[in-house]
Amino acid sequence: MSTSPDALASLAAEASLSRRQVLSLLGSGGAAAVLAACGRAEDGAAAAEGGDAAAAIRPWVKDSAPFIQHPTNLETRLERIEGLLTPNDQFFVRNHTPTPRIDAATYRLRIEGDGIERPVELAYEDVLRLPSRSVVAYLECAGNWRRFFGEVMGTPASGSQWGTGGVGCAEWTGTPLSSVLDLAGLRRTAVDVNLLGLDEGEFNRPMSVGKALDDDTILVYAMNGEPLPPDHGFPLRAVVPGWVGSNSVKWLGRIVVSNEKVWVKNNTTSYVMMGPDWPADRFAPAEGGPINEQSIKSALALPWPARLEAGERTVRGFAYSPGARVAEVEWSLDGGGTWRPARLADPILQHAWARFEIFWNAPAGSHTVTVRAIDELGNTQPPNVPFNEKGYLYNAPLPHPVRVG
Ligand SMILES: Nc1nc2c(c(=O)[nH]1)N[C@H]1C(S)=C(S)[C@@H](COP(=O)(O)O)O[C@H]1N2
Ligand SMILES: [Mo]
Repeated sequence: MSTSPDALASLAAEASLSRRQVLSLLGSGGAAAVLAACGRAEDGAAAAEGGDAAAAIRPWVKDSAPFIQHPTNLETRLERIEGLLTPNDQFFVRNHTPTPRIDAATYRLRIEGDGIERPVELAYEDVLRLPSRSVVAYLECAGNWRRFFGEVMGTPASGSQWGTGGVGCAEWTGTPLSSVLDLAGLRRTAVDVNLLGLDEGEFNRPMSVGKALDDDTILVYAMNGEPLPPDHGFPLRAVVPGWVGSNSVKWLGRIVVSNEKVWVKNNTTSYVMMGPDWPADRFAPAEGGPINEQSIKSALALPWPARLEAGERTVRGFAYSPGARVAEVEWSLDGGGTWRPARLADPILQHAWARFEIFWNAPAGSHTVTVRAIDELGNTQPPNVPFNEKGYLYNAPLPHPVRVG
């Protein structure tokens, strides 16, 4: 196969391959491997077929067998998750670039910027000695459910075509972000706190000082009682309960506190709502409406589409809301004409997802099972979600196709 270096480079860019990925592919299989990876990167289904080139661009470290594979992400199969806590080896991975391997012995966390009294540098051991706090919280990608913009509404949105598995729930242990800000002496004038990763391109996203000071906004070194795995941000990551996953910066290397609002890629062109309902000039310098909180959702723990045997079935699922505990889950067999209650399982915690079960005497045939969640503040899933170009925050109740018999 003969392809000029320039043509190869532009193909790779289109397919969102990083320079490092391209170099590693060239080393392992020459131009043919890069071309193969470009094809795969465009099509998640093809990437799932594996093969040497797919292995070479693999941006994660963990075994991807239990997952639905996307070019740079791993989606959890919810049907395999039974407990309140998603096991670490089944927790979804959302990486913009490959997982970096960081040595805890030389690792440093730096706190800087004009919003603090004095810059601080902490070693891993220093962070472990700070006041510790554990929070059980779900973490969800803003693009979770993106495929349903196309599949349900008929207008596909660009980006990883997540089904329902870009979400998980874990017990996160670390120290409140506020304890680190205290060490640096937060100024009263501080406005924004930007968190920067140690991955290629320093993935980063700012949050307000108010959210940064929330007791449950934590810098995490343990996940479900184990040291944070490399793919989930070892040695240290943020977890910002209720807010879109991109705020929960992994491989955290720097915290920059600023006396002014901070504008970066991830709050101007990415992780903003763009489309007819969000006139860009209203949000300048951002190109769309801001996103902070996730949206209330519920999903069946079944493949999409699903198959069940006829008869008495118990179907499980997960429901979650960013702002309050889940109060009720309802299900419908007639597209939302009539609803009946699902059973909620204990415990129901503020930041965690809630597990539910529906009991269904399923007759043979093709069915659509729809579920919806209601939280303690009365929030529920809307019947329609306005289209946005990057496909964030889809949360209309899903018409889950289920073939029985
Ligand atoms: N440094 C860094 N942090 C990151 C990302 C990243 O690519 N780099 N991805 C973000 C996004 S978009 C999400 S949804 C979550 C996913 O966390 P997980 O991979 O542990 O599930 O991490 C966030 N933190
Ligand atoms: Mo995300």
